[in-house]
Amino acid sequence: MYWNEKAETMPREEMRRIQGELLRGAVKRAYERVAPYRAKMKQTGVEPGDINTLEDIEKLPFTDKADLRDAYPYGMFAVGMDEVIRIHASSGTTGKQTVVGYTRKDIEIWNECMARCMTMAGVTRGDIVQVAYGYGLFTGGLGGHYGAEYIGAATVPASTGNTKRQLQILEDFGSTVLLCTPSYAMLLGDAVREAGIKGKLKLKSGIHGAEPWTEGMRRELEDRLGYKAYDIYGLSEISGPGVSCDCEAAAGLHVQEDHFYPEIVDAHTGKQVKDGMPGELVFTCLTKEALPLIRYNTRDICTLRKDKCACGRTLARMGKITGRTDDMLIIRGINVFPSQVESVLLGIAEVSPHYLLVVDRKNNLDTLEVRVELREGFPFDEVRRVEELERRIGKEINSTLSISADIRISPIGSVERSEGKAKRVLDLRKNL
Ligand code: DLL
Repeated sequence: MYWNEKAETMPREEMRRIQGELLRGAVKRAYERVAPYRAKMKQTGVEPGDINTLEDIEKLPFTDKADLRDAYPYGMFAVGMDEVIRIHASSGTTGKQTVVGYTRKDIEIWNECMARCMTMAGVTRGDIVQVAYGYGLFTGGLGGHYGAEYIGAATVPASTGNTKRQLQILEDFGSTVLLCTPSYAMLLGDAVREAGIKGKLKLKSGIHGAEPWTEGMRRELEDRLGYKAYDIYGLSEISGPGVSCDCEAAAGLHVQEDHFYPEIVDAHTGKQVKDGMPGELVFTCLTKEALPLIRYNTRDICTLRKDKCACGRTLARMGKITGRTDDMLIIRGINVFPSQVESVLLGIAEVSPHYLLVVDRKNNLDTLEVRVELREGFPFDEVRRVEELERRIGKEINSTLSISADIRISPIGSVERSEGKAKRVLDLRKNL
């Protein structure tokens, strides 16, 4: 089932032709209308006339979050405010917010992309869609909301938080689709289990994103909520959720490539890597009016493949995001992504997927503590068994990541829960 069969299944040569054409226009527009980007191009010694084919894209300079911060709030906009109909912002953990704007056409295209993604996840106009992403400057709530309405589904703007009420809506309204972060879905999954109402729910799909999550987490969620969980990706700078999503084949996230041209580049050299190789994900907005970012480096790490999917779509597929280059922890010289630890933890039956990594420096040596909760049914009061388990997990982490970690198993409910993006790392070295 497709939302836009022509765009989603077109032959690759046809897609490349369209992308090449759109790229030329997008670069010219950015050059003419966005002063900071024009300055960057001049500095690199490249002009719009040098960009003729898709291969030429490598001649263009990258943009990143710092460019948006320097131009805060509207300096990268390519249109006047009289054409902007919506503003969102992403808070970020450091510094100023990143402010993004949309024209009416940008919102139309965002809705179209969300509708394509949600259709991949099985949503139809007969569905009842509970949107439990945060409503507000964050793009998750309104992005999901308008996408669901665009399809014609009954859209429930639950927003995030108030877990008791979320459960009531799930049960009484008969929600068939749940949109929220995977960590919030896990919290809801726990609450559903506690209330013993899994059998009463009508959920068929969960559409989760906004933070990295593993295949192990997907299986956990599917087990707890009795539905099929889909991975949706996006970022405010490029539009919001709906840049890509996985289909029922769960074999990569289909990128809406006729709007966002993806590249994977080596984090050190900035050169494109071969299909299938991991690197930083870079997007060029091909059709955006208000904020036409060119070669925006997301810093998200994943792979890209361009073969046809079992679902029939020919759109390029991203692998699951494994982390961000700027979220990578360097612990005693070893690179560690929280998702690697998550994969190990999810392979251990006695613990639950609620965890926090605490990094510190003691006596000039980095330390890693992994706080994780016991799963229901495993007694916390048998000290010897808990200690044994801690040792086993430590060994597992050591053999997978080559790093020694201090494992702290704690009772259920002791690791802080999240209603939006989960905080998986507490790096105390930053305060030293
Ligand atoms: O998180 C947009 C979004 C909302 C996506 C709802 C999906 C669902 P930002 O707040 O700007 O936008 O954060 C974007 O979140 O660069 C990734 O690092 C991360 N991210 C988003 N989706 C995924 C995902 C929204 N499916 C940043 N897997 C991105 C892993 C994700 N990381």
